[in-house]
Amino acid sequence: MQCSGQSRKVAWDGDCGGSPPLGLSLHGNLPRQKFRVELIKPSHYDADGYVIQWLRSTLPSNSLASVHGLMAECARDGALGPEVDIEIAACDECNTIVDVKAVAKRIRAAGGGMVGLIGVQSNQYPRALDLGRQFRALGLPVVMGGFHVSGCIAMLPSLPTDLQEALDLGITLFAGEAEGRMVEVLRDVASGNAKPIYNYLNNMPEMAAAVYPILPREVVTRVAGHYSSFDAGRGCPFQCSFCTIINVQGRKSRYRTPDDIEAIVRANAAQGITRFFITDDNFARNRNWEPILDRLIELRERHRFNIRLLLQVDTLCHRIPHFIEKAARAGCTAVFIGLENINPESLMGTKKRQNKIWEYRDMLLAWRAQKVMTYAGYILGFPTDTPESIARDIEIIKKELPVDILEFFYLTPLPGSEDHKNLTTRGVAMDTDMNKYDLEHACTAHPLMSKETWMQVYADAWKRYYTDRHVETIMRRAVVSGINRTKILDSLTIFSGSARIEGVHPLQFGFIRRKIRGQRRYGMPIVNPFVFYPWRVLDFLKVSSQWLRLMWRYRRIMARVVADPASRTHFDEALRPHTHPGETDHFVEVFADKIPHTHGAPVRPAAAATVE
Ligand code: B12
Ligand code: SF4
Repeated sequence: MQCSGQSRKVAWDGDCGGSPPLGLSLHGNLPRQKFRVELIKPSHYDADGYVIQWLRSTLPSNSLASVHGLMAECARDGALGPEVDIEIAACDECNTIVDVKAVAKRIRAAGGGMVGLIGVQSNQYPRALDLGRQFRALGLPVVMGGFHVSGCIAMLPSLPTDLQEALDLGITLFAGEAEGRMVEVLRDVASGNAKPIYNYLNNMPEMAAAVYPILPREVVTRVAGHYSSFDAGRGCPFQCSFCTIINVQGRKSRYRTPDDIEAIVRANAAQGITRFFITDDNFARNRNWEPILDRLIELRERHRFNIRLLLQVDTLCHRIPHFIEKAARAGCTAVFIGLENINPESLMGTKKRQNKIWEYRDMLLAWRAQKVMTYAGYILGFPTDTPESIARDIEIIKKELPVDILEFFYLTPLPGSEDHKNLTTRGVAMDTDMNKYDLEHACTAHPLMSKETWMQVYADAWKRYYTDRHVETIMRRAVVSGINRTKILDSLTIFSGSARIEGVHPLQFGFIRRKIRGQRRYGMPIVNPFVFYPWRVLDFLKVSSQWLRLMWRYRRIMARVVADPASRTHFDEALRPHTHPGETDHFVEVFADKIPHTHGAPVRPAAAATVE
């Protein structure tokens, strides 16, 4: 372990640097004591400064499951001594309202404890800091971990001011991965000797036999569809310059064993949970993917576990023999794919060399053949992008690529990425408000587009892809391919409406938005109740009516598609497989002069774009 800085006593009930929080003695025979750990995964703020939270969220937090699993191990093993019972509570602020005073009361009632701010991403950092500030004001020990802390410490030459602010508040920062390290942190906090920073970035734990992520049923069921999560591995071999993962979790594939995966599935199934988001950034590059999928297939086919999986993969996964077939047999019904762009120049510019645009269609058709729905991420704002080129590219995708759901992001210099490091070193201006680093805001200048134009391009992209006409085409493609109709209908509704109606990216979407008057961003005024509640009612009615109209419209389109016999034989350019070697899509010809001459790449002069 490396620790920067000196050991610091954690304040307790205003007693800075005094006796340990519990008066815990980790040695000796004492009466039974309790130590309460409150784990909170912070959300972030909307443009009005209200916390983005829902009655039910749509995606589970694996960071929360991981840290909960590690704390549960500490509790089982009596990490604070045989006389101390460790109580753990976990919540995801995306689906749960955090009552700071109630949390403090529970910790006090237990006789002591700590607050953990879990898996804090850059966009969640301001919210996490606000929560930390409130807990510290109440005298509670607070420890914060996640990608913002890890990414900044991994890549920047000195501690940024926002992390220093946390330290000044007395918040302990944790960088790196906590497997095998939680006992030390917990003991230090409980004895009042927490260090300002724990830095394990240079020492990544092995994943084989690592404690596995798990959450109690009551936390999982706050996610719509009752999805839980686990990471079957960490690390990715590629080098995309906008990515933070490789700089925090490394480029070497570290993976869990099939036995551990089975244990995770069984532990969840025992509480009635069999749907999982496998959060590996790129499951196709998990070197143990095959034994893991084989075990999941066995659990499904022989032991009748009703497993459903959501995976994240790269655009070359179809080249791995049997990967897609086995993923489908293991229960995969949907995949997230980092398509990112169709212009090879943009892909090369960010070192995303592994994306071969001439293989996109084959890859998407391979998933379609297994009835697996595809979600593709598409980044807007590469250096050569213009409003016209982006509009052209989206039309090309609609016509030529059989992807179901397309989701848009701003190219963002995320703290922890090479892009962020380079801009920082060169002194290029970047937005200082971390709340905006959610891939839904322009955080730095673009060489060809003004900020306003870029924002317009982002808003237009959703409208351009999710036209009723194209939504109908996607439904027809789904019907002819045998993809689950309810799933496609729900996904189309959410991805089409989330940014336009709720003003949030679909990855942050949930059902029934909550806005708590008193939970406003630090420094923003709390609105008078006579102004807030009428505004909120009108806001709620407006949003609900927009959703109802969209749902009604899409349901009618789906009913029409299903009733139409022509849907059973639907065929269009995107569904046409390549039949002879060297055959490429029209769009590949458009970008031919930009394709680097690597092995297997088509070599032709560029053709003119003829898409509408
Ligand atoms: C699953 C996932 C999601 C899920 C769930 C979120 C979650 N955190 O579980 C969903 C789909 C909701 C999501 C959404 C987004 N995500 Co996301 N997501 C991930 C992903 C792929 C895995 C997260 C994970 O489980 N990691 C494994 C855990 C174990 O690692 P960890 O979080 O770092 O936690 C460990 C340590 O940090 C430490 N630790 C963490 N907290 C604490 C607390 C204490 C007290 C202690 C002691 C230790 C500790 O211990 C943990 C165990 O080792 C990561 C990439 C990655 N490889 O991590 C991206 C990642 C975290 N997401 C990212 C982003 C940008 C987003 C989005 C903003 C946009 C997008 N395109 O994805 C949205 C918005 C989310 C929101 N609501 O605001 C970025 C964040 C980068 C940054 N600098 O902020 C990442 C790194 C990917 C990337 N593009 O670079 N995401
Ligand atoms: S493929 Fe994904 S996880 Fe791997 S380096 Fe690129 S963006 Fe990061």
